Amino acid sequence: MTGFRFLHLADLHLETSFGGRAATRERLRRAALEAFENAVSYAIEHQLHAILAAGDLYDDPVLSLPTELAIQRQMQRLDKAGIWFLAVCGNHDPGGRQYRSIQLSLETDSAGARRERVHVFRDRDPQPVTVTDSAGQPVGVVIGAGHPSDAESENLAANFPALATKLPLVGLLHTHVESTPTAGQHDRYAPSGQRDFERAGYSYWALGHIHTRQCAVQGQPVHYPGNLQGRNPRETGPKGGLVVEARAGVAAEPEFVCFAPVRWEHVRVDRIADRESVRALVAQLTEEVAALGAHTDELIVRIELAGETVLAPTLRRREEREAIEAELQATTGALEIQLLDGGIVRPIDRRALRESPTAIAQALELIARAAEDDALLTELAPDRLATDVDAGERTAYLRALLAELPEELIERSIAEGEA
Ligand SMILES: [Mn+2]
Repeated sequence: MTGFRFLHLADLHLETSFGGRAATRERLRRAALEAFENAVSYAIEHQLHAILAAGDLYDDPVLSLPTELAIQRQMQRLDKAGIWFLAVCGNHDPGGRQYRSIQLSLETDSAGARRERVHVFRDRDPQPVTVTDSAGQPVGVVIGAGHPSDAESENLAANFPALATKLPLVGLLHTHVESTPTAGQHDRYAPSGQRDFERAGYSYWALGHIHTRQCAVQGQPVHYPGNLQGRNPRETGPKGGLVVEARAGVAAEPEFVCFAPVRWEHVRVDRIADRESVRALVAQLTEEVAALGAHTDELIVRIELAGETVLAPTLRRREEREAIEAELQATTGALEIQLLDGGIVRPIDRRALRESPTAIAQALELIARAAEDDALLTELAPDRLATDVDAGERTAYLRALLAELPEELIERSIAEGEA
């Protein structure tokens, strides 16, 4: 007998509004829907029993018509193929009466007829749903609970029951497992702890909320698939879902499948010292992008430039960086390249400069002392600053200004020397 085969998705965040360039924004909007379509196609091709969506199906409750229609179209495809779609409500798509998920009513088709194999868990109380195969035979039980509001503070995992069944048992929940390494980047909605998942009987826990793919509790079948399509520079790498084959009483091992058409990557390059022309730099950066590996997805690469380079004055200018970005997009075929100044400086012997008998050296020494001495810092600063700053934040603001001064001074002294 084969097990209960399903696709675990989470945090689809359809209808996200993106920042950045217009073309990229439009591409990302479509990419999120394409990723969902890819996931549904996969489930149909591989004749899975179900798709489990662990919350945050959409990002903004004001859905555009194309997005709403796209969601309904995928429900229709699954329905036709006899595949279950089970979703729990999260903080972006809460289940309470006043929220959008009720009107969206995935459970009915356009004629208002009930879709037997679609179930949305909207309440706090965990409910079991028995999933069947195409012949109507039970293959697994999914227990799910939803967020009724957009700021659920209760631990919903704590109420999941231990059910007596011969079928594989799967928990489905949008939750903030506090012990996960990247938990700090997300809001503490429906917080849960390791212990909530250690109860016997569950073959798998399909979680959502934290956007980084990971096992949420070491040694336990508790997983986050990560979001379906990366949406910003922090959501890097291939994105998709987890394919699971669950068997009763056995901890299931999920397998990752990439569904996202667009991939974000972040590269930090801090060895550009020996590049003396922009062309040589473009060649180097083209290689860096190529080193991200073979891929079929479209790339958005954020390249952070740091360290010493004679090109520093050029690279600090926004319009120069934009020209290089355009050139790199052409050489790499990437959807978008973003060049960031991550602290690029001219290659000069800073220590020798500091020890030289010059006015610059004296100024640098004074700056170094002021950085350690608030009284001196206050004494050196003008009474009125160009920017309005609260009295309580004045020192922190001055410190931030001071931190940029040494490089500025060094730059200026070199420029004057050259002139
Ligand atoms: Mn969430």
